[in-house]
Amino acid sequence: MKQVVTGSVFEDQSACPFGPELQKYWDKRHEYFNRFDDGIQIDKEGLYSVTPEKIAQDIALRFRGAFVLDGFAGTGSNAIAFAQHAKRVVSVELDAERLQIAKHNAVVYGVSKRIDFIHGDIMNVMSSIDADAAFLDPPWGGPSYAQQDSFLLEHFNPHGNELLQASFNAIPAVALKVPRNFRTEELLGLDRRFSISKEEMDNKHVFSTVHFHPPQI
Ligand code: MGP
Repeated sequence: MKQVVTGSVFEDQSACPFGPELQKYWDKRHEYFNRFDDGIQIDKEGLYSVTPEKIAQDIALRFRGAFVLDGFAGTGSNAIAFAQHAKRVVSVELDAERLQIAKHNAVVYGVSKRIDFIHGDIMNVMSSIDADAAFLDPPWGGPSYAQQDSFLLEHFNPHGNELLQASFNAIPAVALKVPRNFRTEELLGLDRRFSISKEEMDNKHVFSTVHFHPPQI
């Protein structure tokens, strides 16, 4: 069983419940979820992987009115933002416990009826969803990602190449969340036009989103 923490305004929650090594992430919990103290649930991997709410909103605005497939629900931050701006959201999560967390957090934000959650592997689910766009936030292997000189497609789980090829075959527009040290040169061999959006908070580069554009017909 995962350790799951629930945000509360009634207790002193200043010390990171997942240990001091994750304190820097815990200190940003209200930037991750503005409504953290209204009962948001989070687990350890969710804490260091979550997309901060303001950035999730910026990303979601780019998909306004679209049918979005959220490939890695995590604790639900992106799905919640898509639910506020997209036409339809399907959000997929492999880990059953984390899927429950995402569903719970969507209830806290009052958007649970606007998200179809699926327990499954995006690699299998993708081809059966007729979405306009996919947002992919696969695991990077945790906070140690930053110690590598450059982060490569092979460091994502699943392998970034396989994930992208499967997505390109199924969904017109694909967005991939990548770390600051991601080696973008690798993308030049993929035969897809793309643009890169540097996602910032308080003028600090947090991560980037690579937007692969639909193929030109
Ligand atoms: P960070 O670079 O690990 O830390 O995470 P931060 O807060 O920038 O601290 P600093 O000391 O480097 O300044 C930045 C953001 O990247 C997080 O808020 C997450 O959105 C994302 N992120 C970080 N990690 C470790 C992961 C990961 O393992 N998987 C995924 N999918 N996203 C991650």
